[in-house]
Amino acid sequence: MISKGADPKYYLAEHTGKATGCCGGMSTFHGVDPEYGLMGAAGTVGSCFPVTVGWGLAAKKNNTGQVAVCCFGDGTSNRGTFHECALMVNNWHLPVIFVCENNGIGMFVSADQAHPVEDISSLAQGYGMPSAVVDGQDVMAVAEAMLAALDRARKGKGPSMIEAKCYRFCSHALGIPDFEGADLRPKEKIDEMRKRDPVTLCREQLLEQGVLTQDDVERIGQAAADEVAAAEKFADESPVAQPDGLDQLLYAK
Ligand SMILES: Cc1ncc(C[n+]2csc(CCOP(=O)(O)OP(=O)(O)O)c2C)c(N)n1
Ligand SMILES: [Mg+2]
Repeated sequence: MISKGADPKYYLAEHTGKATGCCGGMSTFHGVDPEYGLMGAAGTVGSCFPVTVGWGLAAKKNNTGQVAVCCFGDGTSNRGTFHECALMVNNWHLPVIFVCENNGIGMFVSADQAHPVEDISSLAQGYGMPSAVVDGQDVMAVAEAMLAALDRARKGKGPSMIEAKCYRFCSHALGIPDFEGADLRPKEKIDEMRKRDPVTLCREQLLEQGVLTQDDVERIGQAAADEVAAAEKFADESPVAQPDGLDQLLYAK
């Protein structure tokens, strides 16, 4: 949501169940904000695919030049909806990008337990869809792959799939143990992977290339910290969402 330009304060208010959130505090973290092109997130993993077919079809029929991007995890790619929708977006040459964030695990099930192949994006071949595997910790690599896929979709050449290999740094949710199958995930591995945090890597790249100075890094870091503090204050001070707020939300527009 933030990368599409939505203000973090509306996201945080949503996440904390406040009436000022982007969905009136009713969605937990499955925020939607059409103003920023955020057309849907849902609690049922895999329900993102059919919606993406719809938005892709709408963009094509209305000739809007828009591209529907569907982000999902390695675990989510196991849903039948992935396959049905991969078939449809390809048959209809829709402007769609499937982005699989393969962080190696879905809740407690590691990707290698759930998938017979290493690259989930290889599934795309069966539907005639080009695909790319990128280092998901590398912001520039992801941007490059996305720009190529966007260009392809906008030129009417149809959908593509990107698999971004990344890593989950925390447990699936706060308060639940970080198991992989029957075992706790090794802390050493997580600490090792944290060294490749995308923000750290990107900062190092930009410093190395002379795009940013150390002063810039500190200024941007401070601005981000201030923005988060303001978002927290806004969320804390906002009223808790009430059931009748849902009526207002649904029927106000
Ligand atoms: C249909 C369905 N089954 C199970 C769940 C519970 N659930 C929520 S997230 C999740 C794991 C998703 O894993 P993945 O797609 O790899 O995403 P990640 O959390 O790793 O980003 C599961 C099983 C759900 N929300 N919907
Ligand atoms: Mg995952």
